[in-house]
Amino acid sequence: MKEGIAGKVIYRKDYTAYPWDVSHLDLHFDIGMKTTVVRAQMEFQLKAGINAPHRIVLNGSDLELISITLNGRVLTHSDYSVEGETLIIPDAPQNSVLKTEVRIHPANNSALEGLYLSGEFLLTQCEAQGFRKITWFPDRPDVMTTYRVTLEADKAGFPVLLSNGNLAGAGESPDGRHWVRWDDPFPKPSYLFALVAGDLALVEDHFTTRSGRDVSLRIYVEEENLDRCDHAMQSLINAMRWDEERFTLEYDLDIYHIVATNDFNMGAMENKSLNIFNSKYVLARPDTATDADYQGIEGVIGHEYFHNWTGNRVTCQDWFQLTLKEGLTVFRDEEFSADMQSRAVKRIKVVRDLRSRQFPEDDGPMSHPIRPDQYLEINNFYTATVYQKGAAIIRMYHTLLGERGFQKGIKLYFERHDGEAVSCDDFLAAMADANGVDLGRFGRWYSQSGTPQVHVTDQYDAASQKYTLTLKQHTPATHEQKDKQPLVLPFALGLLTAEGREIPLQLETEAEAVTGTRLLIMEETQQEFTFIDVPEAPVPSLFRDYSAPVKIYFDYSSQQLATLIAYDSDAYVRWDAAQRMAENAILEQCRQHAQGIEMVVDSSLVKAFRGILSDHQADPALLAEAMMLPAEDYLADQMEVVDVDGIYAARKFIKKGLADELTVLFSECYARLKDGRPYQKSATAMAGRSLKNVCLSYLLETDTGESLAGAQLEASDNMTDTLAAIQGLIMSDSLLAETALAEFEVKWKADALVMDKWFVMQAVKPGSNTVNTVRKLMDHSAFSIQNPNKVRSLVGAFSMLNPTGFHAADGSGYAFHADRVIELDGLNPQIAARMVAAFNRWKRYDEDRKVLMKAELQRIASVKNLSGDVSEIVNNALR
Ligand code: 0A1
Ligand code: ZN
Repeated sequence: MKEGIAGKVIYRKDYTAYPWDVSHLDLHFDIGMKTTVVRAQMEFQLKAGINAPHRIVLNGSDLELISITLNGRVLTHSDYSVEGETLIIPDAPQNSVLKTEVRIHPANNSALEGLYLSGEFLLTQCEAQGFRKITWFPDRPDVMTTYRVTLEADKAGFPVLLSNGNLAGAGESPDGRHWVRWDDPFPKPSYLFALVAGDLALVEDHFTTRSGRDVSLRIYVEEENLDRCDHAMQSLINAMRWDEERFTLEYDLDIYHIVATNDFNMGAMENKSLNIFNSKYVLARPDTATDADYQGIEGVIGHEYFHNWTGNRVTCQDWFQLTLKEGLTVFRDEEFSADMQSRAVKRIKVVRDLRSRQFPEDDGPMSHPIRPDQYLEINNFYTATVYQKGAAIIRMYHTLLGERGFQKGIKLYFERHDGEAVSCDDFLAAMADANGVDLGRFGRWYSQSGTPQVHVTDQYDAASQKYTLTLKQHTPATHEQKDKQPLVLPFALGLLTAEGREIPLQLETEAEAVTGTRLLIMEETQQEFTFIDVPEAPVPSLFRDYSAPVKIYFDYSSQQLATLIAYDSDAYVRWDAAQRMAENAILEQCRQHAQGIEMVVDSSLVKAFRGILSDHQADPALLAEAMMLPAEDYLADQMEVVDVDGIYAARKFIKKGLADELTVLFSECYARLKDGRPYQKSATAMAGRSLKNVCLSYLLETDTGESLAGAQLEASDNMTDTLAAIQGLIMSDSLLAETALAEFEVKWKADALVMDKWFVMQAVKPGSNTVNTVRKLMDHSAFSIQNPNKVRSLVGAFSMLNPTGFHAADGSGYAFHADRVIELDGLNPQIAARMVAAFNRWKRYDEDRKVLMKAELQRIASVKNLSGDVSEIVNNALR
């Protein structure tokens, strides 16, 4: 039976504790690709206050049961019952030792959950509920136990046998078989179990923790990738040191293993001492990986490492609490990246990501609070809301309590809960108690979905020199939750003079003025803040550092935005002001375009960009961020009814207009940054490449760009410059694009990760023709519908990053995409569900497109045996 078919809705309010303690689990694997036999022995003790005998409930899926015994007695069919994914033994004694033996078939497992095959080796993925595909067990995160794992296999085929914890023994027999035993002393939930078996090469290093523990760090990869592990290893060492310095958290075992696979549904997985990674987040060499890839690796390596405390040592009581570990761990990885790279640029990237991925989720058919109240398929709730909005909410604790207060809260959280499975309420209580504050109202952020809108108005009275800001907050109803309450919003602000000087801030009720950013708290539906001794009508710099995850509305004049762009001390506000100005200009031209009026480029935008290009003080990476125009999808979100072609045309027009007006400055900046020096990995070098390549993308809108891109491609010694050049040539319809793509293909055809980039570049080419290219590329030998990275690179990139292709007026993009979803559903429901979400915003388009998308959704919904994963998304979208 396929995943989730018999699924029913699970409610948070129905949580009940598991009645048994499981004190130990002993697992034995007889490893084979086609068939693996798993023997399990688990020790159950009834919890205090519960009367024996009592029933034992276990979870299992797709398991061939060979035998089952209870306290040494073989159980027959009349001793237990199996229904769907549960096995129930009705009357088990107080102390019960259960032994099972099952057969599973890893090579047939295309869902990549449980034990499966990747290339030539076997590995597991158990979060959220994959362990039940390996053996019968209470597969829920609040059942924590110690594991002893023995892996037995043919030595030639599976020389490396890994599981969690410390090495506890190994041996071999004359018939070519060998075994390895692993003991994990830390009780853990089943979702953190992992094993890896196969022929893998390794890179090794060491880290000495601050209490003197020597930890062996090993990264396992396929032999040919040994020269691409340096950056991941360095990132791991940096993460270990950072967590000691910033959070006083130290690693707790003698071994830390990372295994890279090309076949993975997500980014990576934090299994105790045996992280498994999508190879995309491990492997990098300057000629194969972009600067963004390097940053991604640092972030994900950090993320999985940080889970060792926030997730593994203290885990989730149930899956509704997922943000407990994910929001907190994302916050930690964001801070790690900010400390390693440029804090300001990292913050901007985080905000951009939240707005482009999470806001639409909050505004669509799958909206949910960061702690959802119900789900059908938990895998559908590994969302931008749980992760990124969850991190934004952790960041607000940090803003409200300060670094010291936050760390006090973290310390108490671990003192209280180390080794436990807990809830978001426990985290909030630790933060509140450690700081002696009441966070009751703040807790609403956990239960309320939707993005709050904050409308800000101001009033300046020259006579009294008083300035009043009025803030009104309102969260629009979401599909699953109509009534909304006011939330606690940390509101960081500054006021500038027209010349950009910071005005000292003094509220009416205060005795003294403070210069610089002020933190105020908004918690009512409407609040006023009046400042005194304000010498002139100021330019408000609102929600500095993006102090709350809200949509901010203020009617800025172009002049005010220009002041913020040129002078504000806060990088986020500078960037946001530039984005607003560009957004206003593009949406204005989009309206003109719709009425058949000739488009023009706003002169204040040109002036602002001239200022940005002339700024030789600021971090080049920041300037690059400021000049990247808002994405088409983000612009679409700002319209009542999305005008797909209008947005494309207006955005392109503005880009070309800016390029034409500022060709000289873009050229100078490009020339200055194209220094001809060999590749360097430093943050400074990355920042330079980022600005240089933004300049190139503008210059490609003019006559000068093509030859620059050609020359850059020719001279490039790194993937960042190579991709920027080729992507630029494709986007500007250059005749050189085809040759560049062909040469790239010849050079990299055997390299899975690099070929992913080759697919993406072609899938995102604007226009209704691209669907045909994508269709053809599906037959390319480097493509496989079974491989999630390939699906994301071709099918995902087309449907989510190519609005004019996916939304082609004839519906060809929709039909292609729906076919892929249906095809994928039979293979890998998790990935199919990710893909089908491209249709989620169908109601926001024009009538013709709505009809077409709805029909495709209905076609998918009518597929026989559709997985629970896909049907949950589709049914919500259609409702
Ligand atoms: N916990 C991992 C993410 C993850 C979740 C589910 C997976 O398979 C269904 C795999 C990985 C993280 O946050 O990195
Ligand atoms: Zn995580």
